[in-house]
Amino acid sequence: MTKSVVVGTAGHIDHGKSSLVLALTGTDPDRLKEEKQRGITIDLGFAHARVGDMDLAFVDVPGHERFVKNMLAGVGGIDAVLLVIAADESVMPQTREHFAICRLLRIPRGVIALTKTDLVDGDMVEVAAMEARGLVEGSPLADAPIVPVSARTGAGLDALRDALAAAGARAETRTASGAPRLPIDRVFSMRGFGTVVTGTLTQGTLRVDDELVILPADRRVKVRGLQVHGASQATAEAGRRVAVNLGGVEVADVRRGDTLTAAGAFAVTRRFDALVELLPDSKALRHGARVRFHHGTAELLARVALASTADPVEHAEPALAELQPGRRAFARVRLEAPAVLARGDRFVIRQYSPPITIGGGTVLDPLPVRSPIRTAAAARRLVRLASSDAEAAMAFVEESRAAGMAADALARRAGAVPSGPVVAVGSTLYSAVVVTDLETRLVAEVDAYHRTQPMSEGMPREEARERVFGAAAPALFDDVVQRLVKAGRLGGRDRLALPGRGVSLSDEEAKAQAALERVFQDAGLAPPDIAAAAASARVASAVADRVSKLLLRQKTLVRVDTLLFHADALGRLKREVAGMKGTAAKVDVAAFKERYGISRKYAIPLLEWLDRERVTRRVGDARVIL
Ligand SMILES: Nc1nc2c(ncn2[C@@H]2O[C@H](COP(=O)(O)OP(=O)(O)O)[C@@H](O)[C@H]2O)c(=O)[nH]1
Ligand SMILES: [Mg+2]
Repeated sequence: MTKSVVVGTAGHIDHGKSSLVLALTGTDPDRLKEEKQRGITIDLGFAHARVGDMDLAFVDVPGHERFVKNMLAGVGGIDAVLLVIAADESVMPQTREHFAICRLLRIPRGVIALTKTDLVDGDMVEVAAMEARGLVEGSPLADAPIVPVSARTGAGLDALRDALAAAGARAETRTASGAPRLPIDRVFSMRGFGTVVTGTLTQGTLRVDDELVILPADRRVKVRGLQVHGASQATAEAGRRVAVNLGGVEVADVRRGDTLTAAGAFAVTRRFDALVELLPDSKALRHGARVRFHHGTAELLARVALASTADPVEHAEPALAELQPGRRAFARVRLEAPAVLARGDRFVIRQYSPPITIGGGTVLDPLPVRSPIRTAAAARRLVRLASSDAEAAMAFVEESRAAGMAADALARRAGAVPSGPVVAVGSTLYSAVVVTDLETRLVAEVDAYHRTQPMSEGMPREEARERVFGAAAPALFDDVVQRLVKAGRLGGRDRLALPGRGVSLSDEEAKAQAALERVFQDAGLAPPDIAAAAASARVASAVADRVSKLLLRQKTLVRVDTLLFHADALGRLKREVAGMKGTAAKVDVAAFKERYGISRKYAIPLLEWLDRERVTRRVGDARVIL
């Protein structure tokens, strides 16, 4: 199969980038009328050529300092850079800035072309070559071939093609599996087709008829057609320049910087944690500074809240006031509009005004929860996030505590399997440490319940869940209970009990309990004593004694002086008397007896109980309702 490699140009204005792309491909990448008239590149240009069995797609970028933002939109998905330096001018400001951007974006390889060699003598070419070597020293391009060429005479073009093919051959094949990711660099309308977007497919595969989304707006679209280098195709794989004809969306609804992808595959976020690095020749970056954030084909405004240093130092401050040139720090970046981010993405930051490239970084957490970042604990967390994907995934699962983390959300946030032990309940992951802690707390809670309620069979299941698990998913609680039951550490269904603890009623006792309760319920405010209740419930008095104690523990029966009442009867009485406040300001014993049809034996203790419960207050012989 043909290998496809995307090459981006880089270099100062007028150094011959566009001329070189034209000479290599036969296509003039300056496609705009204004570009042709003024003879300068304003926006990205595209062309392609076959070299051997390799397909080289060129993204030609503008060199003018005013259009670096367009350069940034083009350089995102490239496999190799063609760094163009005119032999007559040598290294110039945008040579440095473009190359710095390539380094910040971790573009791993490239070729250096010394152009316009037809204008200078051999010594000048040597000087330019030396300066070029100095520029790339210590970078991935340190050993890149330096090829003298002339677009005018054609000298050196074959050697340049070979050098590009060799760089392309070493380029890693991008992963064609997983969700497609196309940062959009152009949107236009084609007569008879409708909306077309283009870009470098950095990951996954696009297929005709795919149902996708445009982020961050989350518009549903359908792939109607695909083209690679002007030829229609049914599928297009990562690492290709593609044009996608989209159904379901107007040109006005899509812009450069948007991402075409599958629903749910990427985080849409306004806040992320990052490892930020400043270029050695930039100014210091203030905590909270406003910057231009470039990522993929998007440019957004952002503020950088500095956390701790990411350089090895002896006494790390958890809260940096300023990041010094050439240094690295952890930071939380707050975006003024949403971005489509994944952990590991590289980005570039430029000064707000004047816009100069000052640094860049790596996304560590695209979806951090709101939390302080300028603390020692935050510093430890950020070091951990920077250490590895698996470690970061584990940190995210641990941070989710008892709420857990959905497996698909974790994939979006970390893109890796957690490094430590996790427990899966359905598709939600919990840290094993958190689950063990919940088990211990649940057992302790049930133990405490047994101690305060020795006559109870155990802690009501719901109460245990609310106390220990709070808002956590009931499925986690059920899972933990099941685990403890299986391990023989817990028993029970509606009530949870520790093995060997809690009262368990025999069949006879359970029946007696129900019968006795019914007697007291029916008796209302004139209950019998235990012996009479046992007789009418046909329960042996020894059993009635035991069971009534249990009913008292459970607060089903309530003792008032020497009498036992059913809790429901007392509750009703309380509500009724309180409700009489409007109609009768006072209650006296006679009226009370009459109203409830009870004797003095019951009326006096009940009225005194109402006083104690602050429903009534005794004034002389009567009571006022409070
Ligand atoms: N003599 C000579 N002129 C060149 C060569 N390459 C480009 N030029 C000229 O330099 C100017 C700038 O070239 P261009 O490709 O637009 O530069 P870019 O801004 O880097 O894209 C144009 O006038 C080109 O004709 C070359 O190899 N030799
Ligand atoms: Mg140009």
